[in-house]
Amino acid sequence: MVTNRTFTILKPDSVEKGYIGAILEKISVSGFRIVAMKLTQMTKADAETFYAIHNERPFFKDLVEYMTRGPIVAAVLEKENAVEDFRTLIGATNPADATEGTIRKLYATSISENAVHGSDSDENAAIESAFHFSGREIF
Ligand code: RTP
Ligand code: MG
Repeated sequence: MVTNRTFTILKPDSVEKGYIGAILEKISVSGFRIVAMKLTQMTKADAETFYAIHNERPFFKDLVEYMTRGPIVAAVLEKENAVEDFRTLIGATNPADATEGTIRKLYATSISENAVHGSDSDENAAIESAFHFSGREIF
C-alpha cells in the first residue's frame, strides 16, 4: 500500500471542549504521523471557499458560522492509505451513525457539530493542505 497524506481540521467545538489532546492522541496511536499542524481561525471567506462544494445546501450558512466561530487545529497527516483510513477513524458524518470508538462517536455532538474534518480524496487532501499551509510548513 502507498504512503500518502490527508488533511484534517479539529473543528471549533473540539477546541472549545478541550478535546485537542485526546483527539491528537487517538490520531497518533492509530498510526498517523503529523507532518504539518497549527492553531488558526478561518475567516468567512475561507470557510466559504473551503466548503464551496456545499454552497447550495440548506446547512451551508450554519456550516460557515460554525467553522469560523473560533480557533481550529489544522493538520496534515501521513500514513499508508491515509485518506481512507482517516475517514474510517473519524466515523460517519452524523455521530449517531458512527461506529463505536471512532472520533466522531467519542467527541462529536451532532451531524452539524461533528468534531473533525477529513479529506475525501487524495486530490482534495492536496488542495486542502495547500489552502492552509505553505510548502515550508509541511515536513
Ligand atoms: P467533512 O467534510 O467536514 O469531513 O464532513 P463529511 O465529509 O463527513 O460531511 P460533508 O457531507 O462533507 O459535510 C460537511 C460538513 O457540513 C456539516 N453538515 N451539516 N446539518 C446537516 O445536515 C449537515 N450536514 C453536514 C457537518 O459539519 C459536515 O461535517
Ligand atoms: Mg466532506
